[in-house]
Amino acid sequence: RKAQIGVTGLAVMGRNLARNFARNGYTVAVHNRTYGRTRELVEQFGGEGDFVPAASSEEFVAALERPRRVLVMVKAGAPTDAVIEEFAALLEPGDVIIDGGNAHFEDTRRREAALRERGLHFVGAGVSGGEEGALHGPSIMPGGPPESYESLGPMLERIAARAPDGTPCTAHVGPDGAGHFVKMVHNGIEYADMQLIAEAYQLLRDVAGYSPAEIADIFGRWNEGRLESYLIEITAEVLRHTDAATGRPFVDVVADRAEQKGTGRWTVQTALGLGTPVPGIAEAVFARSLSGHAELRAAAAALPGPQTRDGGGRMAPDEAAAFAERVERSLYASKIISYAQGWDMMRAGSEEYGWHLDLSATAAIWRAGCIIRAGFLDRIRGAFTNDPWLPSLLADPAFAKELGEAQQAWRDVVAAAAAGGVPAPGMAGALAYYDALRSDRLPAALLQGQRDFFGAHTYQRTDREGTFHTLWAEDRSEVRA
Ligand code: NBP
Repeated sequence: RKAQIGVTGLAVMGRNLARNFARNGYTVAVHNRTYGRTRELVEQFGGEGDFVPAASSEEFVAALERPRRVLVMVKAGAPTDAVIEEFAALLEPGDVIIDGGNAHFEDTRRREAALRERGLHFVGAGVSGGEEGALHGPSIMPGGPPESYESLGPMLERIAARAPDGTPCTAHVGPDGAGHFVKMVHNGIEYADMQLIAEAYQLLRDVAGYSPAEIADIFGRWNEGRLESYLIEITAEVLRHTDAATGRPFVDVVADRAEQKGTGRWTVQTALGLGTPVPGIAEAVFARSLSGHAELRAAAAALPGPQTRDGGGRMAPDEAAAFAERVERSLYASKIISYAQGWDMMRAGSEEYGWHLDLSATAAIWRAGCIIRAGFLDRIRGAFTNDPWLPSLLADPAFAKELGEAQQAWRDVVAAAAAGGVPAPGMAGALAYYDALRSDRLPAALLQGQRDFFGAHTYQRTDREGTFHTLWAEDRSEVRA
């Protein structure tokens, strides 16, 4: 028997993806640099399906039907290059190498170009959903040559998560690095979502005076409404959890230093290069970074807070409930803003790299399997299905209406955060983005004046065509530049 797919790299992700393929009826060749992991997989899970363990890369390649499909699930970076090189030397034209790791999309572009030269198909596939998703159905974002999707696509569709309407959460995203780019933006949006949820928690706790368990109940209720999502659901779980050792709320015994693996940072770096404003994602990355700067926090610890703050007292129940309602609106509106920024970035990337991304399909494949999965994604899918040229999610009539309805509560919450000394950079930044975009006039006009003053950088006028410069150091008359 020949295997329809091979998985090399059998740490948690590779092992679970291999099991997922096998459980779906495929014969799966399995290989790992250290043979122990291969043996372990077959010993522990061999009963789940048809595995062909391979001790060497040659044996692995020989076990595969043609065109061969090799899924690489090793550590991103140099190990991925080494493994691709090892297999490229053994494969033949028409064979497909899939990198399902967390590669930077620029690396994927480079690898795809190099392998194309050698007649091999290279598919950079973003895989989201973590360990559990890999086993039970991830959201898969494959890029690369469209031909490769013909034979690979149906297999990915079998193992992927399914949206509530039954469609698989995978689709050919676009050429070369498009899949990993879209996965990167997914992670950026995930950072922003998590930051906003964290701010909502802190506001409910420090302004309204709710306990973690009460906030868990509030998130539980929110999860039954328009905020319904995996991240809201697990937030309630984490807040409800009690530390066994101390009996205290788990959230109170965890060190408040957020870590990151770097995909959020990549998103922001890439957005800077593309010139696309994604402040919601940037605030989230910086908030994590700030939390880890013990020396900066210690240096500022004695600075005074607002005089009005009554030291963590509780609001009266009615007042607290009304405040929680406003926090829900603020969270929801801010969420629309950060998703809008993510989609702006995908449009910009698509234009920059000529990918022709389908912005509606991206929303569709995130409806299940991935970390930001939510009913909300179906609404975004709908918005871009109604109008593929939608210039911004904010311009979609349904989202615009909701923002309009939420905006007063959103302002109240951001004001309460400022008055209470609770940092809410995500919500405040999202509101500033909303107000900036809807502004008739921005102070960018003044910036242009400053730039022209110190650097003769010139400016345009509102009333006449052309480029102008004011002779600031002379008689301040205006000249055409
Ligand atoms: P790791 O990222 O921990 O990588 C471990 C695997 O890489 C092992 O199979 C190891 O082999 C192999 N490997 C290394 Br390290 N260097 C190698 C080399 N030079 N040659 C051959 N093999 C090498 O595994 P993971 O956590 O399962 O993640 C796999 C990929 O998936 C990564 O790119 C990761 O970023 C990504 N990931 C995604 C998610 C998600 O939610 N999408 C979650 C976690 C990880 P050995 O056994 O011989 O040491």
